[in-house]
Amino acid sequence: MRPRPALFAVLTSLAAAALAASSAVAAPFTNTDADTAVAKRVVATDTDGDSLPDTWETNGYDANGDGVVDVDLPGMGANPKKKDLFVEMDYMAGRLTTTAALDRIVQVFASAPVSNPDGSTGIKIHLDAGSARGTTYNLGGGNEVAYDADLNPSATQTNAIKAANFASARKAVFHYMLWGDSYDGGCSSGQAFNIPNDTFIVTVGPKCNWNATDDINVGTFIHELGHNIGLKHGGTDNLNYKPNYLSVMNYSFQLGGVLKADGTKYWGYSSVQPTSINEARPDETVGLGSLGAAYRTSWKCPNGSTRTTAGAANQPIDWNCDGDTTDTTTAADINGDKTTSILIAQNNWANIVFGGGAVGGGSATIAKTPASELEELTHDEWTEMQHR
Ligand SMILES: [Ca+2]
Ligand SMILES: [Ca+2]
Ligand SMILES: [Ca+2]
Ligand SMILES: [Ca+2]
Ligand SMILES: [Zn+2]
Repeated sequence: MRPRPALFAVLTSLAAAALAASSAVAAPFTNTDADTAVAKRVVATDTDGDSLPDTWETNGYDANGDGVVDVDLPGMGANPKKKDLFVEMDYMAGRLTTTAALDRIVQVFASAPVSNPDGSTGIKIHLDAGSARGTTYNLGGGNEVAYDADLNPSATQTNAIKAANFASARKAVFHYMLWGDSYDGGCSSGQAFNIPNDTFIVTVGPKCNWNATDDINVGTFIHELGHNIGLKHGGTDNLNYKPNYLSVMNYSFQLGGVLKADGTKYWGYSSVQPTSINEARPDETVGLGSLGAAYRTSWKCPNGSTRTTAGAANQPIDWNCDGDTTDTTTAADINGDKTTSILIAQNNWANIVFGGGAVGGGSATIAKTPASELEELTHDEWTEMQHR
């Protein structure tokens, strides 16, 4: 069928969405103009794998097919041979983080161990705060929104704010996020609604007395964006507090940073996958193994307290907190979830998923983890972690 012109944009968009949901391969199209346009879009070349087709990154994105570019990706610095990630940031009064914190977020992605077709490494993240944080962070989209101390219900109210403050033409290019206060009557630090996704909120505001520092804002922003790009609290699964999962996606490190052996802290995703730990018989003598050499780590004792290694995590670790580091056959609940599991780590950077939600050219089928898996770190838990 050849769609009428008035319906063309809608049908093109629906067809592309349907294809994205059903197949990674172009369907056999008949030869009408409309179908050809859809086919081109679905199989569009994406040299750098960031889900933004080369043609968008080179010529700009024409969302409604009227021949006029709606999102000027090259003008915003996109490169078809380097991975780009766009995030529009709206904010309630007093909640937008500092320029220094935004610089840190950019740096975490820029230094990612991810290779690009142009020979560089890293991901270029484009943060749009509108005019609030200078020209570096102004892509013309971010703005202040009405203050609401409790987004409740969070998904509905976030979507309403997004609908009123985010250009629909940007949906295929930008992730949308909101610097808010709190949500759903609780004190959770943020929410990404789905894994992966195109929308998230950071809610470390005054209602729950977060007194958010740059560290807390950076850690939570990168954590929630991590869900948008496919990352989970346990890496391969949703088990939290794994000592071998050296990522801000792990609650042990979201707000305080991943601990490095040299005394510095790292506010990004994991770049190593240390050996798995079998809680039925964890080997204290090897610690996290050789891949833990550059890190320190934290784990849970049987009494519920948290311990942190004094030095490098490739040294022996007293997993069961009995005073020695020689046990090899004694069960220990190292991540404090009251079950005995095999704790599997993940190299996050090697498992990033571009194109969550509406973002991207629609050529990949991406399975989602529902919001029910996303119980986020609360202010009470953070306070408790700091005092143990
Ligand atoms: Ca691309
Ligand atoms: Ca790119
Ligand atoms: Ca021991
Ligand atoms: Ca456990
Ligand atoms: Zn989370």
